[in-house]
Amino acid sequence: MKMMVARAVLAFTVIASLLGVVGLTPSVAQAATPDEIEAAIDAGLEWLASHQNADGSWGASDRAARTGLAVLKFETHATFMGMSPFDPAYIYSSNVEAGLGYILDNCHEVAIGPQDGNDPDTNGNGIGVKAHDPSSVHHEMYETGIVLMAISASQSPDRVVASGSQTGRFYREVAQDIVDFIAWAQYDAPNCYEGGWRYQANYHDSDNSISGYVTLGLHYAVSGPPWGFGLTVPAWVYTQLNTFIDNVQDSVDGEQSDGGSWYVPCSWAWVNILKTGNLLSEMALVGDTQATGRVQDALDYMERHWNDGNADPGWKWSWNPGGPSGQPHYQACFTTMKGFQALGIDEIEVGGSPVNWYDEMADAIVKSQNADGSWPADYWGDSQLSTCWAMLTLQKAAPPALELEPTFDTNPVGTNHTVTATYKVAGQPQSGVQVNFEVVTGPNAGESGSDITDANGVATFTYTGNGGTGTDSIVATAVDASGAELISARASKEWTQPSTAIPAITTWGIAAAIVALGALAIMLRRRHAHQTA
Ligand SMILES: [Ca+2]
Ligand SMILES: [Ca+2]
Ligand SMILES: [Ca+2]
Repeated sequence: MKMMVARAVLAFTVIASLLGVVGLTPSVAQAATPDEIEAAIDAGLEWLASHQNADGSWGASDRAARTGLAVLKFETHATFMGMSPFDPAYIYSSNVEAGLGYILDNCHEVAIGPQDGNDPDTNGNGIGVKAHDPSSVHHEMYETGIVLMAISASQSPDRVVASGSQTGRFYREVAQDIVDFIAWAQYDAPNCYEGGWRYQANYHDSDNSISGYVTLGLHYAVSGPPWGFGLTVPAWVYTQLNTFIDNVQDSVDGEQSDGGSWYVPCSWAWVNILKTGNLLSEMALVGDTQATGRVQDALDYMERHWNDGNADPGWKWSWNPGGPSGQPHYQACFTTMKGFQALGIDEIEVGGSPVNWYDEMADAIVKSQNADGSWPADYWGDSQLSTCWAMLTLQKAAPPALELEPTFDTNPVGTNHTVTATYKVAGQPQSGVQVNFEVVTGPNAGESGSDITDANGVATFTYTGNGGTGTDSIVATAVDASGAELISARASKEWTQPSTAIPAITTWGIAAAIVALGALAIMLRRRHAHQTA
């Protein structure tokens, strides 16, 4: 058993990719470069946008879920660009608007009440809200969990629903009633299946494929902006989920499945990396950390099977890292990404050597992209789903354990910039925790500070941008109660030339170079914004 220590390395975003383009951050040896990752995402987004149906949906079945994953991708891409997904300047804003419109048109109210003595109706209006394809309710839990992600990641809690059964309500109100529905739909009977979810509400045989998507929806919903609306999940949902986690995890008794996730607790083992990724994010949601024993057991499973050359239980399906035919299992990449991201894990240990999981996955994803921008059909999904899973993995689009805001901001050189870190465990703010902040790259690299979280779990860091123009990359770290290190996603701060500043005559040469570099950055940014229009 070993401790995994997260390190402040290589949390690429599109913004960081742009920095890579202008040469301000070092590229990574033997992995997909930031340029390659950015180009892959741009081509993938263009392909995905071109496959949206006229009614705003994607696909021909399970359309609420398919549309939710596509919308989530377009939303998180806007987030990483520092924009609202509804900003008319965002080239995919109309795709987001039409997609969310379709999703909300397919939301349905459900009367809910106490289950096994627990009240799921947090806002006391007697209803929950679910979403599913108009032609089928068969996959309603899977669809509803994904739809909750898409609404939560819209950055728009106060946007008003324009059509359908939820007309006139705020997004945050609809999202809270989706949380209420999920709480109601959790399986309650005190047996092996307690605390999980199946294809339909309150159905026995809870499984850890469906439960993985449902809990990821909850994870987005309880997160602060830009990932979610900071909504409330009843504490007893976590208590029951905790029981499910214990029942679905393979017991450690000296064999290959130890610590991994079964499909259905007690009755259907089928342990693999895909479901163990789900298990890790469920553990994070209920408040486990890297140091928790069962998290270590699950990580041991991931490390033991990391290099398996198959799609089940592994993720290196038809793996050929040296050539173009290598194809990873995209959904397994996605579930692994969200589990590691939720626990703040950058590095694992495989065969005694450190492995940067993101570098390996990003490299395989970029190399296996189709020429038209899509990704090949996955082990459990067609090309459209693969394209969503691949791009969500490439941008690490899942709520981190330690949130850092604003994700992106711009200010003139010489002014102050403040970032805010929020630390919550199972949705509860953690006070009295020291958070360390550092500018890791950019003109102000080396600036650092620390703060103690307040009653809201919030710590802040302010510094003055005296290092000239360019873009800083900022990261926050903290040590949790169990001694494990948490790391935030990176935030970017762009420093621009003050409009009133007149450079001294002796610095004209430097100023000209700075202006040229700024113009290049702007040009690249515009090219980035328009090349897929
Ligand atoms: Ca309600
Ligand atoms: Ca229930
Ligand atoms: Ca075992």
